[in-house]
Amino acid sequence: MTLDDNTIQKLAAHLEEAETQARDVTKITDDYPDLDSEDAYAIQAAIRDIKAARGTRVAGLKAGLTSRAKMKQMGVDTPIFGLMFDYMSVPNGGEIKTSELIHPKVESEIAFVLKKPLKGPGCHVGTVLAATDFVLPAVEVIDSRYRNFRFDLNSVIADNTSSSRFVVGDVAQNVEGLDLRTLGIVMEKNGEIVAMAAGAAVLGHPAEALAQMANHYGARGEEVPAGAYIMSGGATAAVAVEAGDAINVRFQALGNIAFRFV
Ligand code: OOG
Ligand code: MG
Repeated sequence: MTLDDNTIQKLAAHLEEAETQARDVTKITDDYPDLDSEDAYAIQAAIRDIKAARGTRVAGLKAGLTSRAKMKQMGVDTPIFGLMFDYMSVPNGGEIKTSELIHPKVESEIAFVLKKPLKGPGCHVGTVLAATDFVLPAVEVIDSRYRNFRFDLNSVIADNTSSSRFVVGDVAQNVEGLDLRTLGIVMEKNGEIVAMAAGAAVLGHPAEALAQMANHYGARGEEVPAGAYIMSGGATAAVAVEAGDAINVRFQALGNIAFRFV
């Protein structure tokens, strides 16, 4: 840690306000170049507490920057972990108001719900699959609060990993009999294919993202709880969207997710 609690609270309020007012800001490491990842996760937790005081609840957990496509696109090569809040959930078939967002992008993900908690360290793909209740298709809408969507690792962690909206599909499947590495994903914008991936794009196996998440929380004495909704990270690069765009994502064995931006 390099920041005192006052500064952590101040930066959390600054980033939370940028999110709720849909206003971009300069990245916080411009002013605090020594800010480390512990500071960044402390700012993210302080954002959670600001929202909790208003009655907003955590609706899920996410891993990000878990595919080479995403790492390359954002120029950051370490997975990160963030939070999804209740108001970020959009129903499949629904609409997203771009007036509430800064510069949204969409990315396709495989989501997990656990039947047993995951306690790191030492979690691996096998531990995660044994603890998985079912998997679901998901599309995340990310919206960095930083100008031009440009950031470094610690800035984006502090900004709650660009979390903004998410859409969950209707088809839940057991992992037995499903090879998540070869599971195909085809993402269309306005009827044209804009990205494709297989599950293995995420760290070789999407369950690896949850293993790393559990080890991350485990190092802090926390566990990933049973029942939590968890996103494993964009399998493809993220695609910019604007009002009028229609998104349709086809997931092998997991159905479709469709929604539009207005
Ligand atoms: C950071 C969030 C990354 C993912 O799935 O890779 C993320 C960003 O790219 O803005 O959610
Ligand atoms: Mg994501």
